[in-house]
Amino acid sequence: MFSRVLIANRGEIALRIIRACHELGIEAVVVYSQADKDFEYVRQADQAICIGPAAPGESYLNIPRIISAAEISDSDAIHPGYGFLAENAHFAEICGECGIAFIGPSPESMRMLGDKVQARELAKKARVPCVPGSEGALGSVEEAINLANKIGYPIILKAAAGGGGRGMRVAHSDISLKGAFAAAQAEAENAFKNGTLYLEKYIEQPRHVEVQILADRAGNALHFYERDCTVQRRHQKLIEECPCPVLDDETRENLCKSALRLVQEANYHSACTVEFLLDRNKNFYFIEVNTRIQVEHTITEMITGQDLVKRQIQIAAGRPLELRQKDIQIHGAAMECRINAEDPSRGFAPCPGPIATFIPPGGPGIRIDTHVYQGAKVSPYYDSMVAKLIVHQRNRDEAINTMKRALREFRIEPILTTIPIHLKVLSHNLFARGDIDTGFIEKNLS
Ligand code: MV4
Repeated sequence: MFSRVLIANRGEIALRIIRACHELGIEAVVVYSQADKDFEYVRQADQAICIGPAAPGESYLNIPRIISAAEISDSDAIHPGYGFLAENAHFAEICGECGIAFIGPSPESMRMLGDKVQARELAKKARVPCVPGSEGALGSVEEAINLANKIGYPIILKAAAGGGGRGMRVAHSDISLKGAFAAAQAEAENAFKNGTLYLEKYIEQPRHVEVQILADRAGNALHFYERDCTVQRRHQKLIEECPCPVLDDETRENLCKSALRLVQEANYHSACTVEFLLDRNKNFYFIEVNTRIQVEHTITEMITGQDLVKRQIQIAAGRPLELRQKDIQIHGAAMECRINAEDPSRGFAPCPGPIATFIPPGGPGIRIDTHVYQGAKVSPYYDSMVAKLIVHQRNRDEAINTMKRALREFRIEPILTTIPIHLKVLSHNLFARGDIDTGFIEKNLS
């Protein structure tokens, strides 16, 4: 096992990883930017190294500074958290070359799965249902038009290097496809330095469902069931829940086994999430793999009783998973609300500033993962998430009730947060009935 792990991240996930390290008897080293020097978790770490100013390029995204900090502190491993360098294969490679374990997959698997065209090919090879679409990358706009006419409109163009909705365009006709192709290509070239596109049939009104996986270096892969992340706004998840309220046991089994086949085909190790779209007829289609621990891993921890971050660290240290699939069972229902510092009256623009009052809810069924506290300052340089409010209850209705109660209890002042919008979603009939798709917020709460 490692004796010292460096955490190349900030905020709640840095604290989450410190906690996992301490429970495993591992020392935690954090790197931090000048903007983060006063956070409590910097003190919770066994060692903290300031690596630069607030701008991510000069701190949390700066590979030489992070590697130097790992060497100075004599860390055995680096945990990248989520965001920042978590899915940067080049960074994982450099860690390896410096003799530092990267707590994540191999650079090769990360590269392969990070390329959505390759991931799609792999999924097909593993007999995982994919959306009808192109074989590999599109060579030209003419090829796209031909294919679109074969599949039928609407179609969606996606960037091979994409993710989070960038470089994506929907087209309903040959004419709109021409314009969409040029726009998507330019956006992808600009954002990812890779204009490669592929095409899929556009699935209308889908739900977003994802399967949590852990796989060790000995080839054991386990699924931890699914999460439903349908409640999103502009590709930012707002509420996640598990289990998915509309899946029957048979579909759930097929979905989870499909995700397992994919990671086994990829020879993957570490934690990952396999994302699917679920249509109105309960057909599911693979869309992409996230090769990191995600923000919403917490709800899976609640319903399975498993500590995913601890297991991820153990896997990186070469320890085999001692669990069997039958040991992973769903207990009740869990839900997470992302509390972001945002101003709804200004199009949900980030709303940074000092927090004068911070009084989190408590009581049965509540978990709060946060790095903030009364007197802390929300920095304009980083993601606006200030807390994850997680509830675990016997069933979905009780989870919704507990969540509403907790949201009303939560006092964060004077900054504006997403608490009011969460209350609106949770009080909506369609949400209560589980009758929603990824357009729910835009259609019902704008
Ligand atoms: C799609 C789709 C419909 N059909 N693919 C958006 C981000 C990226 N991860 C995949 N995305 C989508 N892919 C096909 N073939 C609709 C979306 C999509 C979406 C997916 C999940 C959650 C929210 C979404 C919001 C808009 C579009």
